[in-house]
Amino acid sequence: MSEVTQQKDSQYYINLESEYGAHNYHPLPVVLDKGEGVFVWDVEGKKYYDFLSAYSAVNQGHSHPKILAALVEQAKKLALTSRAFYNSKLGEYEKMITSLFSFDKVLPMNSGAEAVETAVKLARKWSYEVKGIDENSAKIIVCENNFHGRTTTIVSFSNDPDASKNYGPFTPGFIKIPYNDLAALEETLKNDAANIAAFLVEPIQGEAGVYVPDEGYLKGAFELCKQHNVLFIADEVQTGIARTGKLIACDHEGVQPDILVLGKAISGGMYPVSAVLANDEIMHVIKPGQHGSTFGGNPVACAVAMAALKVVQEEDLAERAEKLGKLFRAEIEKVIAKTSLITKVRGKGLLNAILINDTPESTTAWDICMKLKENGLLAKPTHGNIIRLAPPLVITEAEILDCVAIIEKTVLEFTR
Ligand code: IF1
Repeated sequence: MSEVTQQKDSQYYINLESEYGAHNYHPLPVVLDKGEGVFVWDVEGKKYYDFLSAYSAVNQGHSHPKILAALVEQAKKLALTSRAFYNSKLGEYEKMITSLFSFDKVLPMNSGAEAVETAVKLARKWSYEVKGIDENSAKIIVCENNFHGRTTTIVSFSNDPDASKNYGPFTPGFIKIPYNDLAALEETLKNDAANIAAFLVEPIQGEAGVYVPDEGYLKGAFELCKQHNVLFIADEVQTGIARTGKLIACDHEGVQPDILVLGKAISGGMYPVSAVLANDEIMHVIKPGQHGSTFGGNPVACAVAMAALKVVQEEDLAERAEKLGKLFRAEIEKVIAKTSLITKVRGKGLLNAILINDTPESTTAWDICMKLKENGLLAKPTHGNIIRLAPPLVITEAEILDCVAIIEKTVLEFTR
């Protein structure tokens, strides 16, 4: 069949990716072509609820008209200047984001991993120049089962063999402790506080399967850090921007991190935008020429991020996530009462996961996701037997109930 007459169905696009793209992903076999709000459509025109939201990047919903308008308008006017010159959007964006999150300064980057790298560099530099640690001996405490991105330094402190195997030699200077374990943190700090620059933590571990720590963990960890003059770095790339029912997940415990790392939904998923926020005494250690990025802080990124953050406020997305998350978990509990296939629902706001009653090695969660897809809802398994459920925060109560009905129908069909 010639190129021109060949029908461009899902299989056509899947084959193209398989032939010409690196095989670094194993996607669900659905080829998306259009998105609007909580919905996406495949190339055959089938409509789905999006329960992944691009891993919580699309909190404001697909192609939000206000964010889209900001993108188009700014792209027509000026897209990129580099930081060799000033631009007429960056300052306004910096003012907005720092006041929204209550920090003196922001350092703009593009991807989440770059922002985490930036936080690591910032904490190390602070520890040498302010705390007074001997050069090259600073350590950063991280948690087991963390996910902070995929750069060489970040995978150096991953304990997922898929993420790190054969990517060495690795960056030294990281100490791994169990997550949700204040005693382990205290012990590590007591042993070596003089050489420890920072504690880097996800307020909820996303990749680990939406693992919510005990109440008081973040507050306790923050206080321990303060006692030992150690920076508390919150990686809120996934949990930030209203996803968990507060603007950032640390807000649930009234913790203002020393360094806040944001990404994904800062732009509503419209553009790669990430940010590192800190107060002056920390941020001032980085001087001109010592860190940066060609694209970081570009006018399109700034315009899009301002629009996306405004949508979060105007549409009360944090309150929505809080309220609808409670409803969602309560409704899923009712499904759990009817089937032995799901053993647990957990999460905060609209970042949730269900645990499937099978081993991580089984294909059950994947098979359920395939059935959910047939029934019009897209979700992805993580760690084999966990399914992450995270719709855009603009979802309505009626839609949540519709989705619970789809999930119930799917799992009940499955047990038969
Ligand atoms: C992929 C998970 C989510 C993150 C936190 C930094 C980053 C991420 C807390 C890096 C990115 C992603 C990346 C994505 C899968 C995904 C993910 F399953 F791996 F854990 F969201 F749940 N900090 N998370 O969650 O941000 O550089 O990607 O912009 O395909 O690797 P990035």
